[in-house]
Amino acid sequence: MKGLRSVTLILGVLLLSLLLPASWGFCGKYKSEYKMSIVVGPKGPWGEAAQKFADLVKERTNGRINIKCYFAGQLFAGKQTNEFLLLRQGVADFALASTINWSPQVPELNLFALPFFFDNYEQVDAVKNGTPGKILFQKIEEKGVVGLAWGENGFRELTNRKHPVVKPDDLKGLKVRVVGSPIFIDIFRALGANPINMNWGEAQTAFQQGTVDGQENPVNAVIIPYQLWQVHPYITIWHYAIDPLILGVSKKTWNTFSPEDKKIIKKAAEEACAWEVSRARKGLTGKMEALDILKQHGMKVVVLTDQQKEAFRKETLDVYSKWKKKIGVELVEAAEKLVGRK
Ligand code: X2X
Repeated sequence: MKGLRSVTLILGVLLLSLLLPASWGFCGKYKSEYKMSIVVGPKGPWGEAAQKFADLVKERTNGRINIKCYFAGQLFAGKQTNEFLLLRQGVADFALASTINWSPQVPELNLFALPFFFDNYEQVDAVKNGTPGKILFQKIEEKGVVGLAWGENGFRELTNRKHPVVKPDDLKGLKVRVVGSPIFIDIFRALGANPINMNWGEAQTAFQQGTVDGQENPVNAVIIPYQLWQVHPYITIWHYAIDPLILGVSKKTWNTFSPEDKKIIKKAAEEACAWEVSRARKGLTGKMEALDILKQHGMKVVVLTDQQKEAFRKETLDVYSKWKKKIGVELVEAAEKLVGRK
């Protein structure tokens, strides 16, 4: 009798394990730590949102899923354009990442870096939430990363240590640090500047030592938390490119989670990112109060008029056409329609 009962028990367990979808693959097999990559430090909307996401997931899974944030590019030892590869390989499990850093592997993401394409957040939202945004998430998923939600670094504005930049001529010969993604080299060359690829980690030393003259990054997520006024007294608000963030997870990791865990993770990502986007945009519309913070720290702020922006846009038209082809004409045209260009 006792033997029969244990045989039944064993058979029962076997049957149950067969019935459980293989993709769950968990049965308590969680990693003791899931690694999350972030290029910037913990301060500011970007870093804080990553931590918020990790905290929400831990709390809502009762500690089953423990995500550790690796800030300041610790996981990829400096080379930020390798971040996507780490996720793909499952070396990093999660990332709250700039589309710029993933664009060498997913060229379609250069859509957001098309020069002077987006003027305002409504246009950005229309593209992110519309068909182009969905196509981009499909593209990254085909390459091994599941997009959970869109966040935002912000419109990238120019700071420099030399003089106010109001017209393209003011950029002539200025050494500008850009990310190692080729569209930025093209844009700054077309504008007459001298662009230099550099990872964010090294860039800060270069600003301090004055080996480069300028850089471009968003106000709330980077310029304020990094106090760039200490090195660059001039800023030009020109909205020349938008930089959305994607909260993504390696497909390898994603496939190990149960449907219940997936739901919790996705919801936490959406909440953390919605909070992040509103922080990244705070004080950057209407009266632009965020710029007062820069002025209080002695920065000379130039906000380009539409007409002044046109002069820069004109210089970059060839770059736009070249990259439209590289990104995919159909995708760009779908975005152009939503943005109201052409
Ligand atoms: O390196 C940059 O400029 C940053 C922090 O904005 C990105 O990761 C794209």
